Amino acid sequence: MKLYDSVGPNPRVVRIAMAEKGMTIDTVTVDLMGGENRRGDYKARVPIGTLPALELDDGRIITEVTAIVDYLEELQPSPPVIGATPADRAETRMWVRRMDLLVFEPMSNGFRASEGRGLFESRITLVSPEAAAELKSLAQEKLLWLDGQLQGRTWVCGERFTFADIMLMAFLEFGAQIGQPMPAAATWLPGFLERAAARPSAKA
Ligand SMILES: N[C@@H](CCC(=O)N[C@@H](CS)C(=O)NCC(=O)O)C(=O)O
Repeated sequence: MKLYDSVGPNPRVVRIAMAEKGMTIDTVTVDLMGGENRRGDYKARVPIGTLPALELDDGRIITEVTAIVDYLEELQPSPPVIGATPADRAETRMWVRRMDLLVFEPMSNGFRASEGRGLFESRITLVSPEAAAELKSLAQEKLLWLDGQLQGRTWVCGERFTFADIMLMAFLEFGAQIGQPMPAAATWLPGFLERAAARPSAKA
């Protein structure tokens, strides 16, 4: 098994999940900033061109961090980052999907088509600058909604630290680096980020 890794929040969430689970996988670093993922060998091996990607021993390629981390959890269920019971797994996956669709995708696509335009315009199709501004604003609105929903909890799923927390931490930190910091009105997210970033796995 081999992990194709790079800079960026998506590869990082897989590294953090592996650290939480105490797993190591042979890793190949791909030059995302130089566009290595959008041409040549990598594009032939991983046609969708994104990172991370997991190459299985039988040659199959798995992309999408949710699928990769699900797979790792099936290989090694303990300690769980998705969940030890059907209800726990469903709860984690619900939050991950909500955050992915409502916050991380608009945040990332908004960035690519604005501050990231110079880097991405020759590689992938981008929305207009006006649409980028709307996507960024949608991501902010949904972050504030999350902030309201999660009040009083230690982690996204209560007392369980899960993949939902890993995703949220990585994208809050990424957002801050790309001009999309968490909304100033958020009251739960700042404490959450401090707790999550203090875990040893956050260094991964
Ligand atoms: N939905 C994908 C998103 C993957 C993604 O967008 N990865 C970024 C790195 S954080 C990437 O490949 N960016 C470079 C590019 O799109 O060329 C996943 O879950 O893995």
